[in-house]
Amino acid sequence: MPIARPKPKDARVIAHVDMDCFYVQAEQRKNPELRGLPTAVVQYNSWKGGALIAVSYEARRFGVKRSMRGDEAKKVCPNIQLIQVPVARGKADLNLYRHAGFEVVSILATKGRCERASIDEVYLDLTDAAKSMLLETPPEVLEAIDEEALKSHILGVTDDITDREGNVREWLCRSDADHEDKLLACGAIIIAQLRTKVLEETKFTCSAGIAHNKMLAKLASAMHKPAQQTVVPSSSVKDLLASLPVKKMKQLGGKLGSSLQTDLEVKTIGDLLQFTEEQLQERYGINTGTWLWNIARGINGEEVEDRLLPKSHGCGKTFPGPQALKTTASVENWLNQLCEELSERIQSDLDQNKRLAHTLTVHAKAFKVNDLDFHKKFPSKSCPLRYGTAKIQEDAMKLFVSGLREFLGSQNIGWGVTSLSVTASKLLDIPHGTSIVRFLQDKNPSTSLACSNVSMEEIFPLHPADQNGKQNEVASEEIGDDNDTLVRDKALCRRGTWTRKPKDKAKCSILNYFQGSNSSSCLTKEALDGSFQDHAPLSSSGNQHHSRVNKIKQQGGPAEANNDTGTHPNQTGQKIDTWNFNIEDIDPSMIDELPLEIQREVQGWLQSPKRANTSKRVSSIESSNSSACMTKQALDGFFKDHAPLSSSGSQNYSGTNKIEQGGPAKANNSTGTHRNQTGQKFDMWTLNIEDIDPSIIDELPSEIQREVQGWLRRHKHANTSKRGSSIVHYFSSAKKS
Ligand code: TTP
Repeated sequence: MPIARPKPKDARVIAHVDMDCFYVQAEQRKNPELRGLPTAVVQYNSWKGGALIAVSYEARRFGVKRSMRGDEAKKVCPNIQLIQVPVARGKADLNLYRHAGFEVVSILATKGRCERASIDEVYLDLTDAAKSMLLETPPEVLEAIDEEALKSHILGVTDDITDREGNVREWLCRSDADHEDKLLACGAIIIAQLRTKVLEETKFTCSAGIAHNKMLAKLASAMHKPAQQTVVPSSSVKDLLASLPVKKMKQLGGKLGSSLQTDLEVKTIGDLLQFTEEQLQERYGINTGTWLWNIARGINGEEVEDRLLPKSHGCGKTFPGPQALKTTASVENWLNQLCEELSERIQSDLDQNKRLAHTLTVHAKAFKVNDLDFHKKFPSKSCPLRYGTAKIQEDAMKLFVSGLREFLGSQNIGWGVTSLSVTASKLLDIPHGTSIVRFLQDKNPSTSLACSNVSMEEIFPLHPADQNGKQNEVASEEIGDDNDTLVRDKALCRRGTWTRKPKDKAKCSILNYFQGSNSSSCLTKEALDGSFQDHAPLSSSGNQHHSRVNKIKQQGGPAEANNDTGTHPNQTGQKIDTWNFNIEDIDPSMIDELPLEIQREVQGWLQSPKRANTSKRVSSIESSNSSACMTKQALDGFFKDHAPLSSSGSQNYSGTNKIEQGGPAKANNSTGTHRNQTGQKFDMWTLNIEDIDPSIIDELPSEIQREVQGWLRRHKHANTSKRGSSIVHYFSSAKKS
């Protein structure tokens, strides 16, 4: 869903840089003999010579197109060099291209805020650089203008090709130009210099669009390729959009674009000018209506995000036609391989960028044998991500099985999977100094799998290539823009939006009850989602069933879709959301799966003869809603399987060997309330180092491993020195005597 953002007050200078036939260039750099030859990179799938995924400009001159397969390309261009994409684990390995893309990004990022939009595309906000240039060395005072800048295409100016360079020079150096055009001129010069630098340092050519916003810059970068740049002065926007076919605009390639064409008979973006904002809003809603009204006028307030790293990692594979996977064993085999790659990538992200992935999602496309209901989609499933290849593999398989169960419903029929992918998302920086805490909090292995019910189409709407049956192996980086768009790695070439359906929110509200008002609270929504989804069925409407008598009221919890919610001021006057759920919805058989702390709480409710008396329950749960990073439950869960607790079943906390962190553990003897430097109250919990089973350390991300090993070393050292110290001798000999 496009988001309408107002036009910024001050003029901005935005560039969109797009590499030319990128995979081909990367292969040509690896093998310089290919330079200048008609070349194409083909998929790892030799059927009919493999699908072409990148075509050099030399080959394009012969009529070779990306929609062709190798055999077909050879017919139109017999000398074409077909290079197969690198392969690892039986599928495309895009690391070569990924790293090449990063080389380019690091050069571009030296001049302004830089957003990596896909494996070979970057947005740059050059406003500050252009303003400085205009102040210090405006183009009109420059003795010589960069040659590359003089080759620019300036829409509305360089249409006269007799003296293009002269026209460009004049436009770039006009002293009577308005401020906006002057800034664009500076932007064009800066981008020309950057493109030259990219070529010198990486041997790659790229093309660019320079405009006042992202939308126009993106349109412009594709207008003149390869190795050229196009500038869009404000005065040319109207003409540009007047002839721009609706479907060429980002976000209008799908249903919305089709509706504009068929329902409003709009063919070009300029045709939208005939509608008022209200008319468009009436038809498409407030936000989309305003967005359409804006784009008709070339208005786009989207910011360039400061982001050089991908928003997620994904790997997948398609199994077309007879290759469809028809048994859980074959799915497991492939999932294991995909997860192995995913695990390596998130591990290296952690090592290099200090980021942890928090969500694992499995997507699949499937069909049912002899079933007419072929519209039913295989549901995507997510759960909190646990580090370690084996854990990811185990969880991914569980997610798949849960998706398959839902996909098949009560039908006991054959099925086939035609595409499978795993994604690690919600990549967040490790907060300094709390890495183990944060890691464990979200990696609690006691949490069951959750279903986010994000549908395949919401995540990866079909790309025309897929609709044409083009097979793509997926190795993606979600690099999305600020409306959370999933920008494909080009091999994936699909876009989508992460949105939750209202029904999911309703489904999740019981979880939010536990989650409380804090997003980093004890139990994640996903964790509880997982715990409850199979056990505490929702009412038949799919919403929580609320009873006035047996409901428990709880603060916080984003349950917007829940009827039974409301916003109330708390004691300090802040607004808080309250919502309720029915105790009867809790299936006692699932209580064992909850963390101990919560189990006790829930059992207390169920045993209570006076359920209507909820005030006490409210207070105790409220007390566990602290903003702590780490919870006792998380640790219980994490160490439970590996480091058995003391025989009493409670934590064995020792005064000397403890690790202290902020976190709520009201039920814990060894906790206390402390004040931090800013005077805020926070809870302390302690963990016995002895409870850490060294055998599990290998399963932690290396960052965390180092931290834990550090504790263990210090602990060992401390014990050793204690043993050797005189005071120890004194007491031990005193004891002996
Ligand atoms: P694009 O930028 O779409 O195309 P390109 O760089 O090959 O060529 P152009 O000069 O026209 O921009 O894609 C970037 C890379 O992504 C491309 O080199 C190969 C890969 N890719 C796929 O693997 N599958 C696809 O379906 C598409 C479109 C791209």
